[in-house]
Amino acid sequence: MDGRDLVRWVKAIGSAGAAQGLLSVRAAWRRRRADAAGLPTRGTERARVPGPVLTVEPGPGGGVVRFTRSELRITVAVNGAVFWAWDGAGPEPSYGLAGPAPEPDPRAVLEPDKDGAWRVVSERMTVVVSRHGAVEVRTPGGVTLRRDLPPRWWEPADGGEARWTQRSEVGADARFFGLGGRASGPRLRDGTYRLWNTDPGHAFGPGDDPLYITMPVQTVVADAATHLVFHDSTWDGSVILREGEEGAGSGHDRAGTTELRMDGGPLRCWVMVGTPARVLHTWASLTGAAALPPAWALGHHHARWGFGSEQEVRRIVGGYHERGLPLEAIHLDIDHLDGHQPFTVDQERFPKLPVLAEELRRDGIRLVSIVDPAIKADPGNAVYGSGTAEDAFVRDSAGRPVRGVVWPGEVVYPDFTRARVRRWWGGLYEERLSQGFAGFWHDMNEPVSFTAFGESTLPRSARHDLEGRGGDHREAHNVYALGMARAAYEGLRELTPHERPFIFSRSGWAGTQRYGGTWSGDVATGWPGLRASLSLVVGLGLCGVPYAGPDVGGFDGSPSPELYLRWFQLGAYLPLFRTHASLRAGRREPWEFGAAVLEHARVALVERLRLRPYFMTLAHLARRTGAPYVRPMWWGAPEDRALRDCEDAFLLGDCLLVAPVLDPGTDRRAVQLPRGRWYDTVTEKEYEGPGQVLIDAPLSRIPVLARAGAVVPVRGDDGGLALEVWAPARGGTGGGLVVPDSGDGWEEPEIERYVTRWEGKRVVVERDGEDGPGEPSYPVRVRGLGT
Ligand code: NBV
Repeated sequence: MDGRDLVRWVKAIGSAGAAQGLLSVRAAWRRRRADAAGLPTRGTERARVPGPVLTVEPGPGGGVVRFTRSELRITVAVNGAVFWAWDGAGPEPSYGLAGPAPEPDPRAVLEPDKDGAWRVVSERMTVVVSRHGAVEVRTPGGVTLRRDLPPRWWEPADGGEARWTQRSEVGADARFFGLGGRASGPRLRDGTYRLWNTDPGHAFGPGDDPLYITMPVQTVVADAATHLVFHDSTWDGSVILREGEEGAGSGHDRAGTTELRMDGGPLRCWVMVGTPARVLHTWASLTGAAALPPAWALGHHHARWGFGSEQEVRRIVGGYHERGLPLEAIHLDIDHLDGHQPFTVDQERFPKLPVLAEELRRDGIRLVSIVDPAIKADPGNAVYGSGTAEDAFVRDSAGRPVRGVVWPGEVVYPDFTRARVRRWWGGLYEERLSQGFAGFWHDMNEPVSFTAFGESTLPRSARHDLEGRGGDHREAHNVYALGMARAAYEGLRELTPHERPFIFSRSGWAGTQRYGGTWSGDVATGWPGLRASLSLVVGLGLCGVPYAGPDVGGFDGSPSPELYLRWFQLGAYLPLFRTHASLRAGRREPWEFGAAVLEHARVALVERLRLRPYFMTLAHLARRTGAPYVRPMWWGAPEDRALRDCEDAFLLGDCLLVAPVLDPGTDRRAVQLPRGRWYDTVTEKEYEGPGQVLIDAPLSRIPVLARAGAVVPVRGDDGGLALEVWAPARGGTGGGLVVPDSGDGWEEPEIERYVTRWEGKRVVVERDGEDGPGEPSYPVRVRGLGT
C-alpha cells in the first residue's frame, strides 16, 4: 500500500463506514491473490511486425493482403465505412456493433498502386496499403487524412494474449475529440488517455482521467475532412495524442500523432470519412440508433443522495410547486433502499412508495430509481437467491463467486456478458415498476468494488461468459455497463412494451446509446467542474452518445449562488437537465440561493419547457441521423480553424448557439460565431459571423443565439406546438425540421420540413410537402424583424 492508497483507504472508510473500510482491505488482498493465481504471467515476449507483402487476394469490398508475418483484411462496407483487421480478425463478434457487420460494397476492389502498394477505392475514401503494412486513408480528392504505420505485436512466448501498438499520423492541422467522456476536452490536448472505465473515487475535475466511460473512438477534424476511427477492442489500453504543428507556410509542418497501445484484443478498426454529420451518421448506422427518451426525460429532473424519506421528497416537490417551477422527475438514490440493496425499499423511510409515485405522476412527475449492479451476498436477499439459482454471478478462476465490497457490504456481480443473466436481470425491473418507478439510473457499473489498495474494480482474472466464448475481466471490464444497460433495456421492452425505456448509465462503451444515455458522474463543484461538464457532453456526443448532462451545481460541496446559477443555465440547454448532489453536499434547490437566483433559474426552467418540442425533435434526429443534440461549434464548418478551437460554446441542433458563462464575475463574453447572421434570442440584436463578437451575459441569462432563418418548434402559450421563426437575412432563406411527438410510445412521427424566405416585406413560412409548399400546421411567430 503506497501513500496514495492509504489516503484513498482513509477516504473510503470515511464515506463508507469503518466496517466497510475493513472489508475493503480484505477485498483488496483477495483481489491480489485471485490475480496472482488466475492471470497468466507475462514471460518473455516476442515482437512482431507484418514484414514485406507477399500476396494479395481480392474479395468482396476489398480483399486480403498477406505479409510475411501477418495478414490484413480490408472491406468497404455498404454504409460507407471501411473495416480493416490484422491477423485474420473479422468484424464480429463485437460489443460495439448494433448487429451483423454491414455487407461489403461490391463496387470496391483491391487494386495495385504505386511502389508495390495496394489500394481500395471507395466513394468516400481511398485506402492505400504499403508494401510493409502502413495503411493510409485519403479523401476522394487524394489528401491523406491518416497514416497508420505498420502495427507491432508483443506475443508471450508461451501463447496467450498479444499486446499491440498502432501508431498513426494525422494532418498538422488535425484536432482530436472523443475517446468517450473526458473532462479535459472537448478538444483533446497532448497527453495519454487511458481506455479503462474508472470511477475516480472522488469528485473529479478537468485533470482527472480516465473516467467512467472510455471508448477507443477518435473523431479527428482537419481541413480536408473529418474522420472517426473505432478500434474495436474492449481491452485495457491507452491512446497517446500529440497535435501537429503547422509551419505557417514555411513547408515545415509537423504531423499530429496518435498511438494506441492495447493489452489485447483484435487489432481491427472501422474508419468513417466525410463531414461531421456524415461521419456520425455512419457511426450510428454501425453501432445503433440512440434510444429515444420519453418526453418527460427532456424536462427538469431533481435528484439528491439522501432525500432520506417520503416526507422530504414531498417537501422538495412542494417547493417546486409553490414557486411554480416546472419539474418532471425526482430521482431516488441508494438511501431509499433497504440496507443499500438494489431492488428493495427501506419500508420505514419509504413506507408507501407506490402511493407517492402515483401522487407525483398525477402532478406530471416521474420517479427514477438508482440501480447498482452489485448484489449483497446474503442468503436473506431475494435477488442474491434468485441470481445464485441462475448461476448469474461472476466467478474467479477457481470457480468461486468473486466477492467485492460496495454500499450493501460484501457483494457479488452479475455477469452481464451472458445472455441468460441479462434476461434474469431485466426481469428484476418488474419490482421497480411495481414500486412506481418510471426510469432507471445505473450507477457503480464500471464496475466498482471498494478496495483499500489497487484498482477499485473486479480482479482482472475474474471469469466472464463473453457470450459463450469465455474470457476474463481484462476483456469484459469495459463492456460491463453496456451489458447492464442492455439487460435493463431489453427487460423493460418486455415489461412495458408500450413505453420507451428511460435508462441512463454512469459507465458505458461504444454503442451504449442503443439503450439510453449517461451523465457526468461526480463532477466536482467549482468552475473547472462546470467546464468539465460541457466537455463531457460534447465529447460523448461525438462518440455517438447524444443524451447526457452533468450534476447541475456539482456533486460535492456547496456552489456559490453565482456558480449554481451558471451551471443551471448551462444545464437547461443540455439533454439531461438534472440537479443532483452528494449526501453531505449543500442544497441544490433553486430557491436555496436567494431571490435573484431563483428568478433567473425560473427563467431557465420556463425556457427549457418552452423548447421541449425542439428538444424532442433533436432526440428524433439524433436517433435517425446520429447527430447529437449538443454539437461542437465546428459541426457545420470544420474547416473554420477558430471554431475548431472553440470549446466554450456549442450548437444546440441546427438552430441555436449556446454560449454558457464558465467563469465567475462575467457580465459579457466573447462568442466565436460561425458564418451567417445570428440573433440574440432575448434582445433580438443581430450579429454577423464568422468572427468573434462580445455579447452581454448578465446574471439573468447566458447568451443563446438563433441562426437567421431558423424555424424552431416551441411550446406555444396554449401548450400546443408553435413555430418560432427567425427572419432570414434579407434575400436569404432558411428552414427547420419538426418531429411532432406524442411524448412516449413507438409511433413514428413524420419529419416535417419548413422553409422560410422573404416575400416583399414579409417573412413567409411554408411546410415543404410532397405536393409542394403548404400552410404550416402550427401558429407562427416571426422574430428578428427589428422595429
Ligand atoms: O449512490 C450514491 C452516489 C450517487 O449519488 C452519484 O450520482 C454516483 O455518481 N454514487 C455515485 C455512489 C457514491 C459516490 C461517492
